[in-house]
Formats: sequence, C-alpha cells, structure tokens
Amino acid sequence: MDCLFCKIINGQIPSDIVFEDESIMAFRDIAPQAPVHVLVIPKTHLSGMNDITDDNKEIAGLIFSKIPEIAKITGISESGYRVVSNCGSDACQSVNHLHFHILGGKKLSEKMA
Ligand code: DGP
Repeated sequence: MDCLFCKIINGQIPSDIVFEDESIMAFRDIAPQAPVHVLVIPKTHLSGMNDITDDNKEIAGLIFSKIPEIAKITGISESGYRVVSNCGSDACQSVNHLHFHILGGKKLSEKMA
C-alpha cells in the first residue's frame, strides 16, 4: 500500500520514534508546530477517524491509553499538551493514515481553529 505512515511503520522511511509497541507507534512530526510535536498512529492501516468502527474500536483505546506515557517520555506530561486528529479536507488532513498529534512544550494558542 502506498501509505507514507505505513512506510514509516515498516522502516522504509526513517523516523524519530519515541514509543513503539506491537499495536502503535509514536514519532516526531517532520514539521513540528510546537517544541514537542509527536504523531501517534496505529500499526494497522486505517485511513482516518471515519474508519474507526465497532469492529476496530480497541485501537482507539490502545492509542489513548498510551498517550500519557508518550507525554511523559517527551517531557510534557506536567506542563500540559493538546491532542488533535484532523479528519478530512476541511480539517486539512494531509496523510490518510489515522494519527493523533500531541503538541506541547510551550503555551499553545487558546484558539484551536
Ligand atoms: P495531518 O495534516 O493532520 O494529516 O498531519 C500529517 C502530519 O504528518 C503533518 O503534521 C506532517 C507530518 N508528516 C508528513 N510527512 C512526514 C514524514 O515523512 N515524517 C514525519 N515524521 N512526519 C511527517
């Protein structure tokens, strides 16, 4: 499959991995929008939020259960962080593999959009 993040998962494209287990991977965003900007993705290909269903909802729980640990690893657990997932064109999703941005390391904008 010609998916950028699947290529990162299988090592075809290098990335700065901060966390990995059998189900998920977290790596630093190539174009960070905050001092800490990490992407958390499932290793199974899902195109985006609209692909989450009753049949695969466990992956969403797995991702969210690891976000606090990833925040701790990247040093933003106590200072705070924002978790964002863009879905579709109005949200400017640019990579069609489900991902959650973790942003922190500075005071973020009060506005989200
Ligand atoms: P979104 O716009 O929500 O689909 O976010 C996609 C993010 O992926 C964007 O912030 C930039 C990041 N990105 C794109 N290509 C690469 C890459 O090759 N490596 C890494 N680490 N991040 C990438």
